Amino acid sequence: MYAQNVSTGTQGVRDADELSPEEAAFQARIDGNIKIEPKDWMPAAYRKTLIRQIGQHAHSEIVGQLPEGNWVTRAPTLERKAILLAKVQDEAGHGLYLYCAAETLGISRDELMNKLHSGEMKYSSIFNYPTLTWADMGAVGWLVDGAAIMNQVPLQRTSFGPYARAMVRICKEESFHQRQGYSIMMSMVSGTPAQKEMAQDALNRFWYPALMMFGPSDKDSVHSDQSMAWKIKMNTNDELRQRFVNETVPQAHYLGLTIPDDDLVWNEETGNYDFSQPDWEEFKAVLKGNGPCNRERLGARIKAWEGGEWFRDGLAAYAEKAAKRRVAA
Ligand code: BYC
Repeated sequence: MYAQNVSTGTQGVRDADELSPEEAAFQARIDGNIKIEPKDWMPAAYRKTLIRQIGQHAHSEIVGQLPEGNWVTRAPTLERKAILLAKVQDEAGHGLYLYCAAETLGISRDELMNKLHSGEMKYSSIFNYPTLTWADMGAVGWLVDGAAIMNQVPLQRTSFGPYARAMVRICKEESFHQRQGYSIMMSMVSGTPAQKEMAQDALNRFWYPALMMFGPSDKDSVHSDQSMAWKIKMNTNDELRQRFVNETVPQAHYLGLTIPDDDLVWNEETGNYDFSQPDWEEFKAVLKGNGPCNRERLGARIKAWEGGEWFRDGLAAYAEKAAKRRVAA
Protein backbone atom coordinates (compact mmCIF):
# COMPACT_ATOMS: atom_id res chain seq x y z
CA MET A 1 0.00 0.00 0.00
CA TYR A 2 2.64 2.53 -1.07
CA ALA A 3 1.79 6.15 -1.86
CA GLN A 4 1.94 6.94 -5.56
CA ASN A 5 4.18 9.92 -5.01
CA VAL A 6 6.34 11.20 -2.24
CA SER A 7 7.21 14.85 -2.04
CA THR A 8 10.74 15.44 -0.84
CA GLY A 9 10.28 19.16 -0.42
CA THR A 10 13.71 19.99 -1.75
CA GLN A 11 13.73 17.70 -4.80
CA GLY A 12 10.06 17.81 -5.80
CA VAL A 13 7.77 14.79 -6.04
CA ARG A 14 9.26 11.37 -6.69
CA ASP A 15 7.50 8.20 -7.87
CA ALA A 16 7.18 5.37 -5.38
CA ASP A 17 9.57 3.18 -7.40
CA GLU A 18 12.32 5.80 -6.99
CA LEU A 19 12.34 5.46 -3.22
CA SER A 20 15.10 3.68 -1.33
CA PRO A 21 13.93 0.56 0.58
CA GLU A 22 14.05 2.56 3.84
CA GLU A 23 11.97 5.40 2.37
CA ALA A 24 9.47 2.94 0.89
CA ALA A 25 9.08 1.12 4.23
CA PHE A 26 8.65 4.48 5.97
CA GLN A 27 5.96 5.58 3.53
CA ALA A 28 4.21 2.23 3.90
CA ARG A 29 3.96 2.82 7.65
CA ILE A 30 2.51 6.28 7.07
CA ASP A 31 0.02 4.93 4.55
CA GLY A 32 -0.95 2.18 7.00
CA ASN A 33 -1.58 4.80 9.72
CA ILE A 34 1.15 3.35 11.95
CA LYS A 35 2.61 6.11 14.11
CA ILE A 36 6.24 7.10 13.67
CA GLU A 37 8.05 7.21 17.02
CA PRO A 38 11.20 9.21 17.88
CA LYS A 39 13.61 6.26 17.65
CA ASP A 40 12.23 5.04 14.29
CA TRP A 41 14.13 5.77 11.10
CA MET A 42 12.72 8.80 9.31
CA PRO A 43 13.78 10.85 6.26
CA ALA A 44 15.79 13.94 7.21
CA ALA A 45 13.21 16.19 5.55
CA TYR A 46 10.37 14.62 7.59
CA ARG A 47 12.31 15.36 10.79
CA LYS A 48 13.06 18.91 9.62
CA THR A 49 9.44 19.62 8.68
CA LEU A 50 8.20 18.34 12.03
CA ILE A 51 10.73 20.39 14.00
CA ARG A 52 9.62 23.45 12.02
CA GLN A 53 5.90 22.85 12.51
CA ILE A 54 5.95 21.62 16.12
CA GLY A 55 8.47 24.31 17.08
CA GLN A 56 6.36 27.02 15.45
CA HIS A 57 3.31 25.63 17.20
CA ALA A 58 5.07 25.61 20.60
CA HIS A 59 6.30 29.17 20.11
CA SER A 60 2.73 30.21 19.19
CA GLU A 61 1.39 28.85 22.46
CA ILE A 62 4.02 30.71 24.47
CA VAL A 63 3.82 34.01 22.57
CA GLY A 64 0.02 33.54 22.55
CA GLN A 65 -0.01 34.10 26.30
CA LEU A 66 1.02 37.73 25.86
CA PRO A 67 -2.09 39.34 24.30
CA GLU A 68 -4.33 37.68 26.92
CA GLY A 69 -1.93 37.97 29.85
CA ASN A 70 -2.22 41.67 29.17
CA TRP A 71 -5.84 41.53 30.40
CA VAL A 72 -5.56 39.34 33.51
CA THR A 73 -5.23 42.33 35.82
CA ARG A 74 -8.11 44.13 34.10
CA ALA A 75 -10.72 41.35 33.94
CA PRO A 76 -14.12 42.78 34.93
CA THR A 77 -14.95 40.20 37.67
CA LEU A 78 -13.09 37.79 39.92
CA GLU A 79 -14.68 34.85 38.07
CA ARG A 80 -13.59 36.13 34.66
CA LYS A 81 -10.11 36.75 36.04
CA ALA A 82 -9.82 33.18 37.37
CA ILE A 83 -11.01 31.74 34.04
CA LEU A 84 -8.62 33.88 31.99
CA LEU A 85 -5.73 33.05 34.29
CA ALA A 86 -6.45 29.32 33.89
CA LYS A 87 -6.57 29.71 30.11
CA VAL A 88 -3.27 31.58 29.94
CA GLN A 89 -1.66 28.93 32.15
CA ASP A 90 -3.04 26.21 29.86
CA GLU A 91 -1.26 27.88 26.93
CA ALA A 92 2.03 27.62 28.84
CA GLY A 93 1.35 23.92 29.37
CA HIS A 94 0.63 23.44 25.66
CA GLY A 95 3.91 25.12 24.80
CA LEU A 96 5.76 22.79 27.17
CA TYR A 97 4.21 19.56 25.79
CA LEU A 98 5.05 20.75 22.29
CA TYR A 99 8.65 21.70 23.12
CA CYS A 100 9.02 18.20 24.63
CA ALA A 101 7.60 16.65 21.44
CA ALA A 102 10.07 18.70 19.33
CA GLU A 103 12.97 17.68 21.61
CA THR A 104 12.31 14.00 20.82
CA LEU A 105 13.40 14.87 17.26
CA GLY A 106 16.89 15.83 18.41
CA ILE A 107 16.68 19.60 18.87
CA SER A 108 17.21 21.16 22.29
CA ARG A 109 14.93 23.66 24.02
CA ASP A 110 17.76 26.22 23.96
CA GLU A 111 18.18 25.84 20.20
CA LEU A 112 14.43 26.29 19.68
CA MET A 113 14.45 29.41 21.84
CA ASN A 114 17.46 30.86 20.05
CA LYS A 115 15.76 30.31 16.71
CA LEU A 116 12.62 32.08 17.95
CA HIS A 117 14.57 35.01 19.34
CA SER A 118 16.71 35.42 16.22
CA GLY A 119 13.60 35.43 14.02
CA GLU A 120 14.65 32.21 12.24
CA MET A 121 11.56 30.41 13.54
CA LYS A 122 8.06 31.81 13.34
CA TYR A 123 5.04 31.84 15.60
CA SER A 124 1.45 32.33 14.52
CA SER A 125 0.77 35.63 12.76
CA ILE A 126 -2.34 36.18 14.90
CA PHE A 127 -0.36 37.11 17.99
CA ASN A 128 1.08 40.18 16.30
CA TYR A 129 -2.24 41.98 16.64
CA PRO A 130 -3.07 44.03 19.75
CA THR A 131 -5.84 43.29 22.27
CA LEU A 132 -7.39 46.70 22.84
CA THR A 133 -10.53 46.04 24.88
CA TRP A 134 -12.05 43.38 27.15
CA ALA A 135 -14.20 42.28 24.19
CA ASP A 136 -10.96 41.20 22.51
CA MET A 137 -10.68 38.45 25.16
CA GLY A 138 -14.02 37.21 23.86
CA ALA A 139 -12.98 37.46 20.22
CA VAL A 140 -9.63 35.77 20.84
CA GLY A 141 -11.20 32.83 22.68
CA TRP A 142 -14.03 32.45 20.20
CA LEU A 143 -12.15 33.04 16.93
CA VAL A 144 -8.46 32.37 17.64
CA ASP A 145 -8.97 29.29 19.80
CA GLY A 146 -11.81 28.31 17.46
CA ALA A 147 -9.42 28.43 14.49
CA ALA A 148 -6.78 26.59 16.52
CA ILE A 149 -9.26 23.77 17.28
CA MET A 150 -10.23 23.50 13.61
CA ASN A 151 -6.56 23.05 12.74
CA GLN A 152 -5.59 20.88 15.69
CA VAL A 153 -8.39 18.31 15.96
CA PRO A 154 -7.20 16.59 12.74
CA LEU A 155 -3.62 16.78 14.08
CA GLN A 156 -4.59 14.25 16.77
CA ARG A 157 -4.23 11.75 13.88
CA THR A 158 -0.92 13.17 12.63
CA SER A 159 1.75 10.57 11.82
CA PHE A 160 4.31 11.49 14.49
CA GLY A 161 3.32 9.83 17.78
CA PRO A 162 4.48 12.45 20.33
CA TYR A 163 2.82 15.27 18.36
CA ALA A 164 -0.45 13.37 17.94
CA ARG A 165 -0.59 12.47 21.65
CA ALA A 166 0.16 16.06 22.75
CA MET A 167 -2.71 17.20 20.56
CA VAL A 168 -5.28 15.07 22.39
CA ARG A 169 -4.96 16.98 25.64
CA ILE A 170 -4.39 20.31 23.93
CA CYS A 171 -7.63 19.97 21.97
CA LYS A 172 -9.65 19.25 25.12
CA GLU A 173 -8.31 22.42 26.70
CA GLU A 174 -8.79 24.46 23.52
CA SER A 175 -12.48 23.56 23.58
CA PHE A 176 -12.79 25.12 27.02
CA HIS A 177 -10.90 28.17 25.74
CA GLN A 178 -13.24 28.60 22.82
CA ARG A 179 -16.28 28.26 25.07
CA GLN A 180 -15.00 30.86 27.53
CA GLY A 181 -14.43 33.28 24.63
CA TYR A 182 -17.92 32.71 23.29
CA SER A 183 -19.31 33.17 26.79
CA ILE A 184 -17.62 36.59 27.03
CA MET A 185 -19.10 37.51 23.64
CA MET A 186 -22.57 36.39 24.82
CA SER A 187 -22.28 38.65 27.89
CA MET A 188 -21.07 41.59 25.82
CA VAL A 189 -23.85 41.37 23.23
CA SER A 190 -26.51 41.14 25.90
CA GLY A 191 -25.11 44.15 27.78
CA THR A 192 -25.40 47.84 26.98
CA PRO A 193 -25.34 49.12 23.36
CA ALA A 194 -21.76 50.28 23.99
CA GLN A 195 -20.77 46.77 25.09
CA LYS A 196 -22.38 45.24 22.01
CA GLU A 197 -20.49 47.74 19.90
CA MET A 198 -17.24 46.68 21.56
CA ALA A 199 -18.02 43.04 20.69
CA GLN A 200 -18.68 43.99 17.04
CA ASP A 201 -15.49 46.04 16.93
CA ALA A 202 -13.48 43.08 18.27
CA LEU A 203 -15.01 40.79 15.63
CA ASN A 204 -14.21 43.36 12.94
CA ARG A 205 -10.55 43.50 13.95
CA PHE A 206 -10.00 39.76 14.53
CA TRP A 207 -11.95 38.22 11.64
CA TYR A 208 -9.35 38.45 8.88
CA PRO A 209 -6.32 37.82 11.12
CA ALA A 210 -8.14 34.65 12.30
CA LEU A 211 -8.60 33.55 8.68
CA MET A 212 -4.86 34.09 8.13
CA MET A 213 -4.04 31.59 10.89
CA PHE A 214 -4.69 28.74 8.45
CA GLY A 215 -1.76 29.86 6.30
CA PRO A 216 -1.57 31.01 2.69
CA SER A 217 -4.04 29.77 0.09
CA ASP A 218 -3.30 26.26 -1.18
CA LYS A 219 -1.79 27.53 -4.41
CA ASP A 220 0.80 29.49 -2.40
CA SER A 221 1.42 26.94 0.36
CA VAL A 222 5.01 25.72 0.12
CA HIS A 223 4.84 22.75 2.45
CA SER A 224 1.31 21.36 2.09
CA ASP A 225 1.95 18.67 -0.58
CA GLN A 226 4.88 17.17 1.26
CA SER A 227 3.26 17.47 4.68
CA MET A 228 0.02 15.88 3.47
CA ALA A 229 1.92 12.96 1.88
CA TRP A 230 3.62 12.37 5.22
CA LYS A 231 0.38 12.96 7.18
CA ILE A 232 2.08 15.73 9.14
CA LYS A 233 -0.84 17.82 7.93
CA MET A 234 -4.20 16.11 7.50
CA ASN A 235 -5.99 18.88 5.55
CA THR A 236 -5.00 21.74 3.31
CA ASN A 237 -5.02 25.34 4.53
CA ASP A 238 -8.04 26.26 2.37
CA GLU A 239 -10.08 23.24 3.50
CA LEU A 240 -9.67 24.17 7.16
CA ARG A 241 -10.31 27.87 6.52
CA GLN A 242 -13.58 26.99 4.76
CA ARG A 243 -14.65 24.71 7.64
CA PHE A 244 -13.92 27.49 10.09
CA VAL A 245 -16.01 30.01 8.14
CA ASN A 246 -18.89 27.52 7.82
CA GLU A 247 -18.95 26.89 11.57
CA THR A 248 -18.31 30.44 12.75
CA VAL A 249 -20.81 32.41 10.65
CA PRO A 250 -23.89 30.85 12.33
CA GLN A 251 -22.25 31.51 15.72
CA ALA A 252 -21.90 35.20 14.78
CA HIS A 253 -25.56 35.27 13.71
CA TYR A 254 -26.58 33.80 17.06
CA LEU A 255 -24.68 36.61 18.78
CA GLY A 256 -26.44 39.16 16.57
CA LEU A 257 -23.08 40.30 15.16
CA THR A 258 -22.11 40.94 11.55
CA ILE A 259 -19.11 39.30 9.90
CA PRO A 260 -17.17 42.20 8.32
CA ASP A 261 -17.38 40.81 4.78
CA ASP A 262 -19.88 42.24 2.27
CA ASP A 263 -19.29 39.29 -0.05
CA LEU A 264 -20.11 36.64 2.52
CA VAL A 265 -22.95 34.54 1.13
CA TRP A 266 -24.24 30.97 1.54
CA ASN A 267 -23.65 28.99 -1.65
CA GLU A 268 -26.39 26.35 -2.07
CA GLU A 269 -24.46 24.61 -4.82
CA THR A 270 -21.23 24.03 -2.89
CA GLY A 271 -22.82 23.81 0.56
CA ASN A 272 -20.31 26.37 1.83
CA TYR A 273 -20.16 30.06 2.56
CA ASP A 274 -18.41 32.10 -0.14
CA PHE A 275 -16.20 34.66 1.58
CA SER A 276 -13.52 37.28 0.88
CA GLN A 277 -9.90 36.30 1.30
CA PRO A 278 -7.77 38.13 3.83
CA ASP A 279 -5.27 40.71 2.61
CA TRP A 280 -2.34 38.41 1.80
CA GLU A 281 0.04 41.36 1.49
CA GLU A 282 -0.69 42.22 5.12
CA PHE A 283 -0.08 38.55 6.04
CA LYS A 284 3.32 38.62 4.31
CA ALA A 285 4.24 41.86 6.07
CA VAL A 286 3.33 40.35 9.47
CA LEU A 287 5.44 37.25 8.70
CA LYS A 288 8.36 39.50 7.79
CA GLY A 289 8.20 41.07 11.26
CA ASN A 290 6.23 44.18 10.35
CA GLY A 291 2.88 43.51 12.02
CA PRO A 292 1.49 45.90 14.65
CA CYS A 293 3.05 44.04 17.61
CA ASN A 294 5.92 41.87 16.25
CA ARG A 295 8.66 43.84 17.94
CA GLU A 296 6.78 44.10 21.23
CA ARG A 297 5.99 40.35 21.34
CA LEU A 298 9.50 39.20 20.52
CA GLY A 299 10.97 41.82 22.84
CA ALA A 300 8.81 40.50 25.72
CA ARG A 301 9.91 36.91 25.06
CA ILE A 302 13.61 37.82 24.88
CA LYS A 303 13.32 39.84 28.10
CA ALA A 304 11.64 36.91 29.87
CA TRP A 305 14.30 34.48 28.59
CA GLU A 306 17.18 36.69 29.67
CA GLY A 307 15.51 37.48 33.01
CA GLY A 308 15.13 33.75 33.72
CA GLU A 309 18.77 32.90 33.04
CA TRP A 310 19.78 32.91 36.74
CA PHE A 311 16.96 30.48 37.49
CA ARG A 312 17.90 28.08 34.65
CA ASP A 313 21.54 28.25 35.78
CA GLY A 314 20.46 27.45 39.34
CA LEU A 315 18.42 24.46 38.20
CA ALA A 316 21.28 23.15 36.07
CA ALA A 317 23.78 23.57 38.94
CA TYR A 318 21.42 21.76 41.33
CA ALA A 319 20.90 18.91 38.84
CA GLU A 320 24.66 18.58 38.38
CA LYS A 321 25.27 18.40 42.14
CA ALA A 322 22.44 15.89 42.61
CA ALA A 323 23.92 13.70 39.84
CA LYS A 324 27.37 13.80 41.52
CA ARG A 325 25.80 12.84 44.86
CA ARG A 326 24.05 9.87 43.21
CA VAL A 327 27.37 8.69 41.68
CA ALA A 328 29.15 9.07 45.05
CA ALA A 329 26.44 7.17 46.97
N1 BYC B 1 1.60 32.44 10.96
O1 BYC B 1 3.53 26.15 3.31
P1 BYC B 1 2.68 26.72 4.36
C1 BYC B 1 -2.24 28.55 18.95
C2 BYC B 1 4.26 30.18 7.23
S1 BYC B 1 -2.80 28.73 17.36
C3 BYC B 1 2.93 32.42 10.77
O2 BYC B 1 1.21 26.58 4.17
P2 BYC B 1 2.65 24.92 6.63
C4 BYC B 1 -2.94 29.26 20.04
C5 BYC B 1 4.78 28.75 7.26
O3 BYC B 1 5.41 28.46 8.49
C6 BYC B 1 -1.48 28.69 16.20
N2 BYC B 1 3.51 31.75 9.76
O4 BYC B 1 3.14 26.17 5.80
C7 BYC B 1 -4.25 29.61 19.98
C8 BYC B 1 5.70 28.76 6.08
O5 BYC B 1 6.91 29.47 6.39
P3 BYC B 1 8.32 28.71 6.69
C9 BYC B 1 -0.51 27.58 16.25
C10 BYC B 1 2.69 31.05 8.93
O6 BYC B 1 3.54 24.77 7.81
C11 BYC B 1 -4.84 30.32 21.00
C12 BYC B 1 4.99 29.67 5.09
O7 BYC B 1 4.14 30.49 5.85
N3 BYC B 1 -0.97 26.42 15.56
O8 BYC B 1 -1.27 27.91 19.14
O9 BYC B 1 2.46 23.73 5.75
C13 BYC B 1 -4.11 30.71 22.11
C14 BYC B 1 4.19 28.91 4.04
O10 BYC B 1 3.03 28.29 4.58
C15 BYC B 1 1.31 31.01 9.10
C16 BYC B 1 -0.15 25.71 14.76
O11 BYC B 1 1.00 26.03 14.60
C17 BYC B 1 0.76 31.75 10.16
N4 BYC B 1 -0.56 31.80 10.38
O12 BYC B 1 1.18 25.37 7.13
C18 BYC B 1 -2.78 30.36 22.18
C19 BYC B 1 -0.77 24.48 14.15
N5 BYC B 1 0.79 30.24 8.12
O13 BYC B 1 8.12 27.94 7.98
C20 BYC B 1 -2.18 29.62 21.16
C21 BYC B 1 0.22 23.61 13.45
C22 BYC B 1 1.79 29.84 7.37
O14 BYC B 1 8.60 27.82 5.53
N6 BYC B 1 0.71 24.19 12.24
N7 BYC B 1 2.95 30.32 7.83
O15 BYC B 1 9.31 29.84 6.85
C23 BYC B 1 0.13 24.05 11.02
O16 BYC B 1 -0.90 23.43 10.88
C24 BYC B 1 0.84 24.64 9.83
O17 BYC B 1 2.17 24.91 10.18
C25 BYC B 1 0.16 25.92 9.25
C26 BYC B 1 1.02 26.40 8.06
C27 BYC B 1 -1.24 25.59 8.75
C28 BYC B 1 0.10 27.03 10.30
